[in-house]
Amino acid sequence: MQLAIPFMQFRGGSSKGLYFLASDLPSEPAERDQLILAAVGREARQIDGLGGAHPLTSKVAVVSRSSRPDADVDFLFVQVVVGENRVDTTPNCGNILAGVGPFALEAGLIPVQGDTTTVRVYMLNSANLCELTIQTPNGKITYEGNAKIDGAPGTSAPVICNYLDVAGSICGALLPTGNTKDIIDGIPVTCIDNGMPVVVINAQDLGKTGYESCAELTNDAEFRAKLEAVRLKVGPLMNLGDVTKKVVPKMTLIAPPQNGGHISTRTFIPHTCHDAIGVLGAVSVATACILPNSVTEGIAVIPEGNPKNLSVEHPSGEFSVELEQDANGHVIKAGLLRTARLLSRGEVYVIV
Ligand code: NQM
Repeated sequence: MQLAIPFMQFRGGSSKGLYFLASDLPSEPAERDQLILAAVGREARQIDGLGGAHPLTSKVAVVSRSSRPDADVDFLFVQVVVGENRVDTTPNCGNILAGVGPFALEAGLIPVQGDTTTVRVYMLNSANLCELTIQTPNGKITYEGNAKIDGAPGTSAPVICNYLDVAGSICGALLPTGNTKDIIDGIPVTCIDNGMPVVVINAQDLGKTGYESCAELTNDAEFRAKLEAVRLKVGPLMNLGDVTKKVVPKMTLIAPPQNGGHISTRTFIPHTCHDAIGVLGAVSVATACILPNSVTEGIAVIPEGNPKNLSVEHPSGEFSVELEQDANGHVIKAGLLRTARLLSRGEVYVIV
């Protein structure tokens, strides 16, 4: 039987996904996930669903009004694992999050506040808050503007994202292994979670420059096997358990900056090389850069002052993260710029 489910589709940052009201989906998680899989596509080409057959275009947001006093809406991020007929709700996604503010307005979950509207989002995956400020001139949301982000074409209205205290979001601690540096298979790594669990590795320690193209890295089976062996070993050390089937931790190779930024990166999410870098992935890598004794020492160029603006170079440009530290050096706020755009709305038909 064909079942029609209301949805909207947004480009959120450099990702794209389907956005649902939680009330339009089953409340039981296993049933909800089956419906999401049917809507996005169960097999690798996603020919029978709306997904784009790539991790960055196989994403879903489930949004509802929040009952929390400090939030307007609750957001659950669901990653459809391409070709595996399953989802992973372990990580958060800062790109899809950028579309949650516009979605909340379009869906009438919150009213417009003035020329800008701030939406306080409670992120269910990581139990953290983020404030999104969106452009609502003359009482109406606009997607037009001059903000430009690498990984998305053209310019759009800015979505300002202020993450409040995301340290240990999924692993329970900023440095879940208890160390700023660990040695795995003879390779020094920094395991960090400032919004996204990431393993930071000096590219040279894996025989790479860190400036290779994504295709070159993805096609190097021997290198990928080495990287996956490290990932599987650090999973339990990062309090993530067996990560064989999880999309975290992400793996980031680092090298000295090449284009005036503060660090250069190549990130695996975790098996495909990201054309850019994830939002919270970039926040975690930038945070590693300002930690004494991490593997970034001698590679990252650290700017003075507080807050610090760090430019994380990636294969298609750079990602700027503003980190604010308290008197003890702990990061208490991470600010960044995204854009988002409504692409379509209507009903997606699924077979149940
Ligand atoms: O790190 C890719 C993306 C992401 C996630 C990934 C993200 C984040 O580019 O917050 O945005 O790491 O799988 O959308």
